[in-house]
Amino acid sequence: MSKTLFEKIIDREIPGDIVHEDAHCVAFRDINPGAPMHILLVPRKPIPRLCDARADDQALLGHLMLTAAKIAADQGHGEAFRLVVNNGAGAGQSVFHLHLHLLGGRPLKWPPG
Ligand code: D5M
Repeated sequence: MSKTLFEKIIDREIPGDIVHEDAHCVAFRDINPGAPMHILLVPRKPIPRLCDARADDQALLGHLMLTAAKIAADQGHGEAFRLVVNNGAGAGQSVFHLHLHLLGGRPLKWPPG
């Protein structure tokens, strides 16, 4: 299996503006930001889509959520941020390695469209 784009960033094979890493996940700035804070939080485990996660990924998924909130706070946006997961091409997913978009730093309208 070839590496996903995000595995290559995690493994430092291509550059990424990394803001957080731990044993389970890595976070780096989106190359095409949609907000002043636009960070991608990626599990080291290359689960393609959220719908491919299994019951034994439950702790990992919880870790991603808690880590996203911590990163938002570290970035000065702990009180107003948005998490987005695009699941599947029909929902706009373009990189098939599960990732949370963490957005903040401007007013965020709803629905996102
Ligand atoms: O989101 C995939 C996101 O990945 C999209 O917002 C652009 C971003 N992207 C693509 N290439 C890079 C690199 N090299 N660095 C940082 N960010 C990148 P999706 O939900 O799959 O559409």
